[in-house]
Amino acid sequence: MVKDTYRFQPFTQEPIRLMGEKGEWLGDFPLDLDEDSLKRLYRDMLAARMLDERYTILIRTGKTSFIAPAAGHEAAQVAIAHALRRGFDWLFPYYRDHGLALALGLPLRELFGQMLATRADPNKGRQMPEHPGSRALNLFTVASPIASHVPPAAGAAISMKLLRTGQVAVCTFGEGATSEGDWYAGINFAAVQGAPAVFICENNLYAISVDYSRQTHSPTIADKAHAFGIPGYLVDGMDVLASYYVVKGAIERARLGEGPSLVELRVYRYGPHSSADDDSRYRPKEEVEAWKKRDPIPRFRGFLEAQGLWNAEWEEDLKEEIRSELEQGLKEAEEAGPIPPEWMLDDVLAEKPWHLQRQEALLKEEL
Ligand SMILES: Cc1ncc(C[n+]2csc(CCOP(=O)(O)OP(=O)(O)O)c2C)c(N)n1
Repeated sequence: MVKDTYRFQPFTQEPIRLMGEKGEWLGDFPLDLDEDSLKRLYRDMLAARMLDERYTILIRTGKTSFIAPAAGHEAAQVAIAHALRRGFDWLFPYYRDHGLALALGLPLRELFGQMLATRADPNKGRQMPEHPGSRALNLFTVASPIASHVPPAAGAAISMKLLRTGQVAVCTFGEGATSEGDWYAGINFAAVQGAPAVFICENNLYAISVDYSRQTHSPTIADKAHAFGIPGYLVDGMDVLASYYVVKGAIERARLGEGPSLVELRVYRYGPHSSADDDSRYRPKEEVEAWKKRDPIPRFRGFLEAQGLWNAEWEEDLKEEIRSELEQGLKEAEEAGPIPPEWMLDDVLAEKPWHLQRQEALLKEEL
């Protein structure tokens, strides 16, 4: 059988697709995903969408202070989580990746704990919302400065190579990140060192209000891989199977010692950039509506239905199950209680120096 690694051509003019708009299979190879894996992909996409909707309610009810909507990114994010070895490989995500974190296995209690800054957040509420991380899952804590996680991902990949751990570092970002110096430095370093890394752009065509044509003159983000001498794959990121197989191939290629790849997953964000943005000021409603017609969830539903793996009753049960998991996770996160202010002085340095001890005493007096 042809290995995933060599199945796809890099630098195609058109995005790689494996499903038509109604979910019809377009691949020229036999699908090697079993029924459970296919159904799991669908469930994770549905859960990502429902989590996103729940986040909107959190912001509207004032329970959190910031969200970065990810509806439209589900196929790309869920595909990545399924393509890597969960808890073994490392993931360096960006702030829009809550669907990816969930599909990777981050407990809802922790995700909501992070969004609400309660004791359920393993990072003790020290990051703004949408910045989770997990030691247990090798999930590098999201960093706000765009592309600042790319050099650390390259560094981790280089250490994996030197230590022969067999792991791969997977790093995600938006197309806005590709205009940052850190992005070039990181990928270049990984490429020179032949490190096991996969760099994935969730290209949703806008960096807040800056559209693609003002971001770069490259026809595709994948084309930028030429500069590093690595393969660049352009993929329909609203096609979960294409996203899965291409990312998996790039991960296997990295694991075999053949160095990094750049994967561009073309997606669209249906919502505003964040809860602090009004997208109606820079893009027409018709454009958003046109992209929604290509929604990754009904498209994959069409695929499953054609395989006899979907029916309305199963979907209803799934939704009910996910809804109750979301409510349970949120309840546990809230019940954990708020982070005590004095925690902010813990873990800053291995030992608390005199000035932090003094500040701690002052804070206690104040409280
Ligand atoms: C170094 C840096 N500059 C600017 C910002 C402000 N900022 C936050 S998100 C964002 C847009 C990034 O867009 P993109 O990388 O395309 O990802 P998307 O949000 O579209 O998913 C900007 C400019 C930042 N966080 N860091």
